[in-house]
Amino acid sequence: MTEQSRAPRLRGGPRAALVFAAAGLLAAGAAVTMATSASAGTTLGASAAEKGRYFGTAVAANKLSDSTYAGILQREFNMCTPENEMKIDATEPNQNQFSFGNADAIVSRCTANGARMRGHTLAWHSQQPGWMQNMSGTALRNAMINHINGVMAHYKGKIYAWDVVNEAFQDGGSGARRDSNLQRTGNDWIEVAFRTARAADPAAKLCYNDYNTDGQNAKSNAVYAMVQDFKSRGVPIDCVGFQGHFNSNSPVTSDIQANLQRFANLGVDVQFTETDIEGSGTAQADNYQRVVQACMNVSRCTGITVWGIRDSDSWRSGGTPLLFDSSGNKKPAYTAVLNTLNGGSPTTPPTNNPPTTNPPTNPPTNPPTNPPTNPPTNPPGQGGCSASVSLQTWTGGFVATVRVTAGSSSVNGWSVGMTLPSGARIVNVWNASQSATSGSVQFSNVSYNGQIAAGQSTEFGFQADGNASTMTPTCSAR
Ligand code: G2I
Repeated sequence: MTEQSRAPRLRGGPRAALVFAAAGLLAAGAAVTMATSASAGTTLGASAAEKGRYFGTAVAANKLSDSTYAGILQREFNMCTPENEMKIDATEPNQNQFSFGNADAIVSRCTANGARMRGHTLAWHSQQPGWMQNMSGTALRNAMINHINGVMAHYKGKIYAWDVVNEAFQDGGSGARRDSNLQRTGNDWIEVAFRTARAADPAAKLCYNDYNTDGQNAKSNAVYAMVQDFKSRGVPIDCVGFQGHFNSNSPVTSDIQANLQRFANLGVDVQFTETDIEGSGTAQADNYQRVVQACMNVSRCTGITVWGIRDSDSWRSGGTPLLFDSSGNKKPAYTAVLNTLNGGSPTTPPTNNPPTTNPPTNPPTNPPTNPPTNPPTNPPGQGGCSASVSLQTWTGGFVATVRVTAGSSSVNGWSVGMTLPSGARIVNVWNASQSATSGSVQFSNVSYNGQIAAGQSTEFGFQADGNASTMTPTCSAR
Protein backbone atom coordinates (compact mmCIF):
# COMPACT_ATOMS: atom_id res chain seq x y z
CA MET A 1 0.00 0.00 0.00
CA THR A 2 1.37 3.39 -0.85
CA GLU A 3 1.09 6.48 1.27
CA GLN A 4 -0.98 8.09 -1.43
CA SER A 5 -3.62 5.39 -1.01
CA ARG A 6 -3.86 5.69 2.75
CA ALA A 7 -7.19 6.88 4.04
CA PRO A 8 -6.70 10.57 4.72
CA ARG A 9 -7.31 11.58 8.31
CA LEU A 10 -9.55 14.43 7.26
CA ARG A 11 -11.66 14.51 4.17
CA GLY A 12 -12.46 17.89 2.74
CA GLY A 13 -12.74 19.65 6.07
CA PRO A 14 -12.25 23.39 6.31
CA ARG A 15 -8.76 24.66 6.92
CA ALA A 16 -9.57 25.57 10.52
CA ALA A 17 -10.52 21.97 11.22
CA LEU A 18 -7.29 20.83 9.60
CA VAL A 19 -5.26 23.14 11.80
CA PHE A 20 -6.97 21.80 14.87
CA ALA A 21 -6.61 18.21 13.77
CA ALA A 22 -2.98 18.66 12.76
CA ALA A 23 -2.23 19.97 16.24
CA GLY A 24 -4.06 16.95 17.57
CA LEU A 25 -1.77 14.68 15.59
CA LEU A 26 0.97 15.96 17.84
CA ALA A 27 -0.74 14.51 20.86
CA ALA A 28 2.51 13.32 22.39
CA GLY A 29 3.90 16.83 22.13
CA ALA A 30 0.76 18.61 23.25
CA ALA A 31 2.47 20.27 26.19
CA VAL A 32 5.18 21.58 23.92
CA THR A 33 2.56 22.82 21.49
CA MET A 34 0.85 24.73 24.25
CA ALA A 35 4.07 26.04 25.73
CA THR A 36 5.33 27.37 22.44
CA SER A 37 2.07 28.71 21.07
CA ALA A 38 2.73 32.17 22.46
CA SER A 39 5.83 32.51 20.29
CA ALA A 40 4.69 30.33 17.40
CA GLY A 41 5.93 31.73 14.13
CA THR A 42 3.61 32.62 11.31
CA THR A 43 6.01 31.81 8.50
CA LEU A 44 7.93 28.65 7.71
CA GLY A 45 11.34 30.23 8.25
CA ALA A 46 10.43 31.96 11.52
CA SER A 47 8.79 28.85 12.93
CA ALA A 48 11.75 26.66 12.02
CA ALA A 49 14.16 29.25 13.46
CA GLU A 50 12.35 29.17 16.78
CA LYS A 51 13.39 25.53 16.96
CA GLY A 52 16.98 26.21 15.86
CA ARG A 53 16.31 25.00 12.34
CA TYR A 54 15.89 26.50 8.90
CA PHE A 55 13.21 26.14 6.27
CA GLY A 56 14.46 26.54 2.72
CA THR A 57 13.50 26.33 -0.90
CA ALA A 58 15.12 25.76 -4.25
CA VAL A 59 15.40 29.07 -6.07
CA ALA A 60 15.52 29.68 -9.83
CA ALA A 61 17.31 32.84 -10.94
CA ASN A 62 14.92 33.47 -13.81
CA LYS A 63 11.98 33.76 -11.40
CA LEU A 64 13.46 36.41 -9.13
CA SER A 65 11.70 39.09 -11.19
CA ASP A 66 8.30 37.43 -10.62
CA SER A 67 6.81 39.50 -7.82
CA THR A 68 4.55 36.76 -6.43
CA TYR A 69 7.49 34.36 -6.34
CA ALA A 70 9.88 36.92 -4.88
CA GLY A 71 7.36 37.93 -2.23
CA ILE A 72 6.83 34.39 -0.97
CA LEU A 73 10.58 33.73 -1.09
CA GLN A 74 11.29 36.73 1.10
CA ARG A 75 8.43 36.11 3.51
CA GLU A 76 8.71 32.37 4.11
CA PHE A 77 12.21 30.99 3.58
CA ASN A 78 15.49 31.42 5.43
CA MET A 79 17.62 29.01 3.36
CA CYS A 80 18.06 28.97 -0.41
CA THR A 81 19.44 26.31 -2.73
CA PRO A 82 20.01 27.36 -6.34
CA GLU A 83 17.96 24.85 -8.33
CA ASN A 84 20.36 24.65 -11.29
CA GLU A 85 22.62 27.71 -11.15
CA MET A 86 25.48 26.27 -9.06
CA LYS A 87 25.68 23.01 -10.98
CA ILE A 88 28.82 22.19 -12.91
CA ASP A 89 27.44 23.03 -16.35
CA ALA A 90 26.30 26.44 -15.07
CA THR A 91 29.43 27.45 -13.14
CA GLU A 92 32.16 26.12 -15.48
CA PRO A 93 30.65 26.00 -18.97
CA ASN A 94 34.11 25.95 -20.54
CA GLN A 95 37.04 24.38 -18.77
CA ASN A 96 38.59 26.81 -16.32
CA GLN A 97 36.20 29.60 -17.36
CA PHE A 98 33.89 30.10 -14.45
CA SER A 99 30.51 31.75 -14.74
CA PHE A 100 28.67 32.86 -11.63
CA GLY A 101 26.15 35.46 -12.80
CA ASN A 102 22.91 33.56 -12.21
CA ALA A 103 24.11 31.95 -9.00
CA ASP A 104 25.36 35.31 -7.71
CA ALA A 105 21.91 36.81 -8.34
CA ILE A 106 20.38 34.16 -6.08
CA VAL A 107 23.04 34.57 -3.38
CA SER A 108 22.61 38.30 -3.41
CA ARG A 109 18.79 38.16 -3.20
CA CYS A 110 18.69 35.49 -0.52
CA THR A 111 21.37 37.20 1.53
CA ALA A 112 19.48 40.47 1.31
CA ASN A 113 16.41 38.57 2.52
CA GLY A 114 18.40 37.37 5.53
CA ALA A 115 18.48 33.79 4.28
CA ARG A 116 21.49 31.47 4.21
CA MET A 117 22.70 29.43 1.24
CA ARG A 118 23.06 25.76 0.49
CA GLY A 119 25.40 25.18 -2.44
CA HIS A 120 24.31 22.52 -4.95
CA THR A 121 26.39 20.76 -6.22
CA LEU A 122 30.14 20.40 -6.79
CA ALA A 123 30.65 16.84 -8.04
CA TRP A 124 27.86 14.95 -9.82
CA HIS A 125 27.53 12.55 -12.72
CA SER A 126 24.70 14.66 -14.17
CA GLN A 127 24.54 18.19 -15.57
CA GLN A 128 28.22 18.12 -16.42
CA PRO A 129 29.28 20.50 -19.19
CA GLY A 130 30.20 18.84 -22.47
CA TRP A 131 33.92 19.24 -21.96
CA MET A 132 33.74 17.35 -18.67
CA GLN A 133 31.45 14.61 -20.00
CA ASN A 134 34.20 13.76 -22.45
CA MET A 135 36.94 13.52 -19.84
CA SER A 136 38.27 10.55 -17.91
CA GLY A 137 41.08 9.42 -15.66
CA THR A 138 43.59 11.82 -14.15
CA ALA A 139 42.51 14.70 -16.35
CA LEU A 140 38.93 14.40 -15.06
CA ARG A 141 40.07 13.97 -11.47
CA ASN A 142 42.14 17.12 -11.73
CA ALA A 143 39.27 18.94 -13.41
CA MET A 144 36.94 17.96 -10.58
CA ILE A 145 39.40 19.27 -7.99
CA ASN A 146 39.94 22.45 -9.95
CA HIS A 147 36.17 22.93 -10.25
CA ILE A 148 35.63 22.51 -6.50
CA ASN A 149 38.42 24.96 -5.74
CA GLY A 150 37.22 27.49 -8.30
CA VAL A 151 33.59 27.52 -7.21
CA MET A 152 34.25 27.34 -3.49
CA ALA A 153 36.83 30.12 -3.67
CA HIS A 154 34.22 32.39 -5.30
CA TYR A 155 31.65 31.66 -2.58
CA LYS A 156 34.05 31.30 0.34
CA GLY A 157 32.37 32.35 3.58
CA LYS A 158 28.94 32.73 1.93
CA ILE A 159 27.70 29.14 2.00
CA TYR A 160 26.28 27.40 5.07
CA ALA A 161 26.54 23.94 3.53
CA TRP A 162 27.68 22.48 0.23
CA ASP A 163 26.34 19.37 -1.44
CA VAL A 164 29.89 18.35 -2.23
CA VAL A 165 28.90 15.09 -3.90
CA ASN A 166 25.45 14.32 -5.26
CA GLU A 167 23.78 10.99 -6.09
CA ALA A 168 26.83 8.73 -6.22
CA PHE A 169 25.03 5.46 -5.40
CA GLN A 170 22.96 3.14 -7.56
CA ASP A 171 19.26 2.63 -7.05
CA GLY A 172 17.99 -0.81 -6.19
CA GLY A 173 19.43 -3.48 -3.99
CA SER A 174 23.07 -3.60 -5.05
CA GLY A 175 24.39 -1.02 -2.60
CA ALA A 176 27.01 -0.24 -5.23
CA ARG A 177 28.34 3.06 -6.44
CA ARG A 178 26.70 4.43 -9.55
CA ASP A 179 28.83 4.01 -12.65
CA SER A 180 29.98 7.38 -14.00
CA ASN A 181 33.04 9.01 -15.46
CA LEU A 182 33.84 10.31 -11.97
CA GLN A 183 33.49 6.86 -10.41
CA ARG A 184 35.79 5.43 -13.07
CA THR A 185 38.57 7.80 -11.94
CA GLY A 186 38.83 5.63 -8.82
CA ASN A 187 36.68 4.79 -5.83
CA ASP A 188 38.38 7.51 -3.79
CA TRP A 189 36.87 10.32 -5.89
CA ILE A 190 34.30 11.11 -3.22
CA GLU A 191 36.79 11.51 -0.41
CA VAL A 192 39.10 13.54 -2.65
CA ALA A 193 36.16 15.85 -3.32
CA PHE A 194 35.45 16.24 0.41
CA ARG A 195 39.11 16.85 1.36
CA THR A 196 39.43 19.40 -1.43
CA ALA A 197 36.24 21.12 -0.27
CA ARG A 198 37.36 21.30 3.35
CA ALA A 199 40.59 23.01 2.38
CA ALA A 200 38.76 25.39 0.02
CA ASP A 201 36.29 26.75 2.61
CA PRO A 202 36.90 25.39 6.10
CA ALA A 203 33.81 27.15 7.47
CA ALA A 204 31.32 25.48 5.13
CA LYS A 205 29.47 22.35 6.15
CA LEU A 206 30.25 19.56 3.73
CA CYS A 207 27.36 17.27 2.82
CA TYR A 208 26.69 14.12 0.83
CA ASN A 209 23.26 14.34 -0.86
CA ASP A 210 21.11 11.62 -2.45
CA TYR A 211 17.55 10.47 -3.23
CA ASN A 212 15.70 7.26 -2.36
CA THR A 213 17.75 7.22 0.82
CA ASP A 214 15.04 8.71 3.06
CA GLY A 215 14.10 5.35 4.56
CA GLN A 216 16.21 2.35 5.43
CA ASN A 217 17.02 0.38 2.29
CA ALA A 218 20.02 -1.03 0.42
CA LYS A 219 20.90 2.39 -1.00
CA SER A 220 20.75 4.24 2.31
CA ASN A 221 22.66 1.37 3.95
CA ALA A 222 25.44 1.89 1.41
CA VAL A 223 25.55 5.65 2.07
CA TYR A 224 25.54 4.92 5.80
CA ALA A 225 28.54 2.60 5.41
CA MET A 226 30.40 5.28 3.46
CA VAL A 227 29.75 7.95 6.10
CA GLN A 228 30.79 5.55 8.85
CA ASP A 229 34.00 4.78 6.96
CA PHE A 230 34.70 8.50 6.36
CA LYS A 231 34.19 9.28 10.05
CA SER A 232 36.49 6.43 11.12
CA ARG A 233 39.26 7.56 8.76
CA GLY A 234 38.96 11.29 9.33
CA VAL A 235 37.63 12.14 5.87
CA PRO A 236 35.86 15.47 6.43
CA ILE A 237 32.06 15.17 6.22
CA ASP A 238 29.59 17.19 8.28
CA CYS A 239 26.15 16.38 6.97
CA VAL A 240 23.99 14.08 4.89
CA GLY A 241 21.17 15.42 2.75
CA PHE A 242 18.08 13.33 2.09
CA GLN A 243 16.37 14.73 -0.96
CA GLY A 244 12.86 13.71 0.06
CA HIS A 245 11.20 13.36 -3.35
CA PHE A 246 8.04 11.39 -2.61
CA ASN A 247 5.18 10.07 -4.71
CA SER A 248 3.14 6.88 -4.93
CA ASN A 249 6.12 4.98 -6.31
CA SER A 250 8.39 6.37 -3.64
CA PRO A 251 6.13 6.88 -0.63
CA VAL A 252 6.77 8.45 2.76
CA THR A 253 7.70 5.41 4.83
CA SER A 254 7.41 5.02 8.58
CA ASP A 255 11.16 4.53 9.05
CA ILE A 256 12.41 7.93 7.91
CA GLN A 257 12.89 9.22 11.46
CA ALA A 258 14.87 6.12 12.44
CA ASN A 259 16.92 6.51 9.29
CA LEU A 260 17.73 10.17 10.04
CA GLN A 261 18.60 9.20 13.59
CA ARG A 262 21.02 6.44 12.67
CA PHE A 263 22.94 8.84 10.42
CA ALA A 264 22.87 11.53 13.12
CA ASN A 265 24.33 8.97 15.52
CA LEU A 266 27.39 8.76 13.26
CA GLY A 267 28.12 12.39 14.16
CA VAL A 268 26.75 14.24 11.13
CA ASP A 269 23.93 16.73 10.75
CA VAL A 270 21.03 15.58 8.61
CA GLN A 271 18.61 17.57 6.47
CA PHE A 272 15.78 17.08 4.01
CA THR A 273 17.20 18.93 1.02
CA GLU A 274 14.76 18.77 -1.92
CA THR A 275 11.43 17.82 -0.43
CA ASP A 276 8.38 17.54 -2.63
CA ILE A 277 5.44 15.20 -2.18
CA GLU A 278 3.04 14.59 -5.02
CA GLY A 279 -0.66 14.70 -4.18
CA SER A 280 -3.24 17.17 -2.96
CA GLY A 281 -5.47 18.10 -0.05
CA THR A 282 -5.27 16.38 3.28
CA ALA A 283 -3.49 13.26 2.04
CA GLN A 284 -0.61 15.42 0.87
CA ALA A 285 -0.76 17.52 4.02
CA ASP A 286 -0.56 14.39 6.14
CA ASN A 287 2.53 13.19 4.29
CA TYR A 288 4.23 16.57 4.69
CA GLN A 289 3.37 16.51 8.38
CA ARG A 290 5.07 13.13 8.77
CA VAL A 291 8.24 14.21 6.98
CA VAL A 292 8.56 17.45 8.94
CA GLN A 293 7.76 15.68 12.21
CA ALA A 294 10.52 13.15 11.55
CA CYS A 295 13.01 16.00 11.26
CA MET A 296 11.69 17.76 14.37
CA ASN A 297 12.13 14.56 16.36
CA VAL A 298 15.84 14.29 15.51
CA SER A 299 17.92 16.92 17.25
CA ARG A 300 20.63 16.86 14.57
CA CYS A 301 18.07 17.39 11.79
CA THR A 302 18.94 21.03 11.22
CA GLY A 303 16.49 21.95 8.49
CA ILE A 304 14.19 21.18 5.61
CA THR A 305 14.25 22.53 2.08
CA VAL A 306 11.39 22.14 -0.39
CA TRP A 307 12.24 21.88 -4.08
CA GLY A 308 10.46 25.00 -5.27
CA ILE A 309 7.82 27.47 -4.11
CA ARG A 310 4.60 27.10 -6.15
CA ASP A 311 3.39 23.92 -7.83
CA SER A 312 4.03 25.62 -11.15
CA ASP A 313 7.69 26.10 -10.19
CA SER A 314 8.25 22.38 -9.64
CA TRP A 315 10.39 20.15 -11.87
CA ARG A 316 7.37 17.83 -11.78
CA SER A 317 4.58 20.36 -11.67
CA GLY A 318 1.99 17.81 -12.84
CA GLY A 319 2.20 16.18 -9.41
CA THR A 320 1.40 19.46 -7.63
CA PRO A 321 4.01 18.52 -5.00
CA LEU A 322 4.71 21.85 -3.26
CA LEU A 323 3.29 24.03 -0.47
CA PHE A 324 1.83 26.86 -2.58
CA ASP A 325 -0.57 26.49 -5.50
CA SER A 326 0.24 27.95 -8.86
CA SER A 327 -1.28 31.29 -7.85
CA GLY A 328 0.86 31.46 -4.74
CA ASN A 329 -1.90 30.54 -2.27
CA LYS A 330 -1.04 28.42 0.77
CA LYS A 331 -2.18 24.82 0.39
CA PRO A 332 -3.32 22.51 3.23
CA ALA A 333 0.20 21.05 3.11
CA TYR A 334 1.57 24.50 4.02
CA THR A 335 -0.61 24.70 7.11
CA ALA A 336 0.35 21.19 8.15
CA VAL A 337 4.04 22.04 7.83
CA LEU A 338 3.70 25.30 9.74
CA ASN A 339 1.81 23.64 12.59
CA THR A 340 4.33 20.81 12.78
CA LEU A 341 7.22 23.28 12.93
CA ASN A 342 5.47 25.20 15.70
CA GLY A 343 4.85 22.02 17.66
CA GLY A 344 8.27 20.46 17.23
CA SER A 345 11.19 20.06 19.57
CA PRO A 346 14.21 22.32 19.38
CA THR A 347 17.49 21.09 17.95
CA THR A 348 18.97 21.49 21.42
CA PRO A 349 16.65 21.21 24.40
CA PRO A 350 16.10 24.69 25.83
CA THR A 351 17.24 25.23 29.40
CA ASN A 352 14.25 27.44 30.17
CA ASN A 353 11.33 28.59 28.10
CA PRO A 354 11.36 28.57 24.31
CA PRO A 355 14.25 30.46 22.79
CA THR A 356 13.41 33.95 21.62
CA THR A 357 16.44 34.04 19.37
CA ASN A 358 17.60 31.48 16.87
CA PRO A 359 19.98 29.17 18.73
CA PRO A 360 22.93 28.09 16.65
CA THR A 361 22.46 24.62 15.27
CA ASN A 362 26.19 24.16 14.79
CA PRO A 363 29.39 25.53 16.22
CA PRO A 364 30.63 28.40 14.06
CA THR A 365 33.68 26.60 12.75
CA ASN A 366 34.26 23.01 11.86
CA PRO A 367 36.36 20.94 14.21
CA PRO A 368 39.34 19.45 12.43
CA THR A 369 38.01 16.13 11.22
CA ASN A 370 40.99 15.42 9.03
CA PRO A 371 43.84 14.42 11.34
CA PRO A 372 47.32 14.77 9.93
CA THR A 373 48.80 11.54 8.69
CA ASN A 374 52.33 12.63 9.63
CA PRO A 375 53.22 13.86 13.11
CA PRO A 376 54.50 17.43 13.38
CA THR A 377 58.18 17.46 12.50
CA ASN A 378 59.15 20.42 14.63
CA PRO A 379 57.17 20.59 17.87
CA PRO A 380 55.89 24.05 18.54
CA GLY A 381 58.09 26.14 20.80
CA GLN A 382 57.89 29.65 22.13
CA GLY A 383 57.10 31.90 19.21
CA GLY A 384 57.38 29.05 16.73
CA CYS A 385 55.04 26.95 14.66
CA SER A 386 54.82 23.41 13.39
CA ALA A 387 53.42 21.89 10.22
CA SER A 388 52.09 18.51 9.25
CA VAL A 389 50.89 17.22 5.91
CA SER A 390 48.20 14.76 4.90
CA LEU A 391 48.04 13.41 1.38
CA GLN A 392 45.25 12.32 -0.88
CA THR A 393 46.84 10.46 -3.77
CA TRP A 394 45.91 8.86 -7.05
CA THR A 395 48.00 7.67 -9.95
CA GLY A 396 49.60 10.75 -11.45
CA GLY A 397 48.47 13.30 -8.90
CA PHE A 398 47.85 14.25 -5.31
CA VAL A 399 46.35 16.83 -2.99
CA ALA A 400 48.36 17.85 0.05
CA THR A 401 46.61 19.43 3.02
CA VAL A 402 49.05 21.17 5.33
CA ARG A 403 48.14 22.08 8.88
CA VAL A 404 50.09 24.95 10.43
CA THR A 405 49.92 25.11 14.23
CA ALA A 406 51.16 28.00 16.37
CA GLY A 407 53.31 27.20 19.38
CA SER A 408 52.88 28.61 22.85
CA SER A 409 52.56 32.15 21.57
CA SER A 410 50.62 33.55 18.66
CA VAL A 411 52.21 34.04 15.27
CA ASN A 412 51.74 36.98 12.89
CA GLY A 413 52.83 35.23 9.74
CA TRP A 414 54.24 31.88 8.74
CA SER A 415 56.21 30.13 6.08
CA VAL A 416 56.31 26.40 5.43
CA GLY A 417 59.13 24.81 3.46
CA MET A 418 58.61 21.52 1.63
CA THR A 419 60.56 19.63 -0.98
CA LEU A 420 58.21 18.19 -3.56
CA PRO A 421 58.76 14.67 -4.86
CA SER A 422 60.88 14.45 -7.98
CA GLY A 423 58.72 15.13 -11.04
CA ALA A 424 55.84 16.66 -9.07
CA ARG A 425 54.51 20.02 -10.23
CA ILE A 426 51.99 22.20 -8.42
CA VAL A 427 48.89 23.03 -10.44
CA ASN A 428 46.77 24.75 -7.80
CA VAL A 429 47.33 26.24 -4.34
CA TRP A 430 44.74 27.53 -1.87
CA ASN A 431 45.07 29.51 1.35
CA ALA A 432 48.80 30.17 0.73
CA SER A 433 51.18 31.67 -1.81
CA GLN A 434 54.15 29.67 -3.06
CA SER A 435 57.67 30.48 -4.22
CA ALA A 436 57.94 27.79 -6.91
CA THR A 437 55.94 25.00 -8.53
CA SER A 438 58.43 22.17 -8.11
CA GLY A 439 61.48 21.19 -6.09
CA SER A 440 62.06 23.14 -2.90
CA VAL A 441 59.01 25.34 -2.28
CA GLN A 442 58.24 27.94 0.40
CA PHE A 443 54.53 28.41 1.16
CA SER A 444 53.59 31.64 2.93
CA ASN A 445 50.40 32.81 4.56
CA VAL A 446 47.94 34.97 2.65
CA SER A 447 46.28 38.07 4.10
CA TYR A 448 43.55 36.31 6.02
CA ASN A 449 45.41 33.42 7.69
CA GLY A 450 48.76 34.81 8.85
CA GLN A 451 47.62 35.36 12.41
CA ILE A 452 47.22 32.19 14.44
CA ALA A 453 46.54 32.30 18.16
CA ALA A 454 48.74 30.23 20.47
CA GLY A 455 48.02 26.55 20.04
CA GLN A 456 45.56 27.14 17.18
CA SER A 457 45.92 26.02 13.56
CA THR A 458 45.12 26.92 10.02
CA GLU A 459 45.26 24.83 6.87
CA PHE A 460 46.42 25.38 3.32
CA GLY A 461 46.65 22.96 0.46
CA PHE A 462 47.84 22.34 -3.00
CA GLN A 463 47.21 20.00 -5.87
CA ALA A 464 50.10 18.61 -7.88
CA ASP A 465 50.65 16.46 -10.92
CA GLY A 466 53.10 13.62 -10.43
CA ASN A 467 53.35 10.86 -7.89
CA ALA A 468 53.33 11.65 -4.20
CA SER A 469 55.88 10.54 -1.66
CA THR A 470 56.45 11.50 1.95
CA MET A 471 57.19 15.18 2.39
CA THR A 472 58.62 16.70 5.56
CA PRO A 473 57.40 20.26 6.13
CA THR A 474 59.31 22.78 8.23
CA CYS A 475 57.59 25.81 9.69
CA SER A 476 58.93 29.21 10.62
CA ALA A 477 56.91 31.96 12.25
CA ARG A 478 57.07 35.73 12.39
O1 G2I B 1 15.52 16.05 -10.63
C1 G2I B 1 15.18 16.67 -9.42
C2 G2I B 1 16.39 16.96 -8.60
C3 G2I B 1 17.03 15.64 -8.14
N1 G2I B 1 18.15 15.91 -7.24
C4 G2I B 1 19.16 16.79 -7.76
C5 G2I B 1 18.55 18.09 -8.27
O2 G2I B 1 19.56 18.89 -8.83
C6 G2I B 1 17.46 17.82 -9.28
O3 G2I B 1 16.97 19.10 -9.72
C7 G2I B 1 16.49 19.14 -11.03
C8 G2I B 1 15.96 20.53 -11.31
O4 G2I B 1 14.87 20.75 -10.46
C9 G2I B 1 15.50 20.61 -12.77
O5 G2I B 1 15.18 21.96 -13.07
O6 G2I B 1 17.54 18.83 -11.91
C10 G2I B 1 17.07 18.75 -13.25
C11 G2I B 1 18.17 18.25 -14.14
O7 G2I B 1 18.81 17.14 -13.62
C12 G2I B 1 16.60 20.13 -13.69
O8 G2I B 1 16.08 20.05 -14.99
C13 G2I B 1 16.75 20.79 -15.94
C14 G2I B 1 16.26 20.35 -17.29
O9 G2I B 1 16.58 18.96 -17.46
C15 G2I B 1 16.94 21.11 -18.36
O10 G2I B 1 16.43 20.76 -19.61
C16 G2I B 1 16.78 22.61 -18.11
O11 G2I B 1 17.54 23.36 -19.04
O12 G2I B 1 16.51 22.16 -15.78
C17 G2I B 1 17.24 22.94 -16.68
C18 G2I B 1 17.06 24.42 -16.32
O13 G2I B 1 15.69 24.77 -16.36
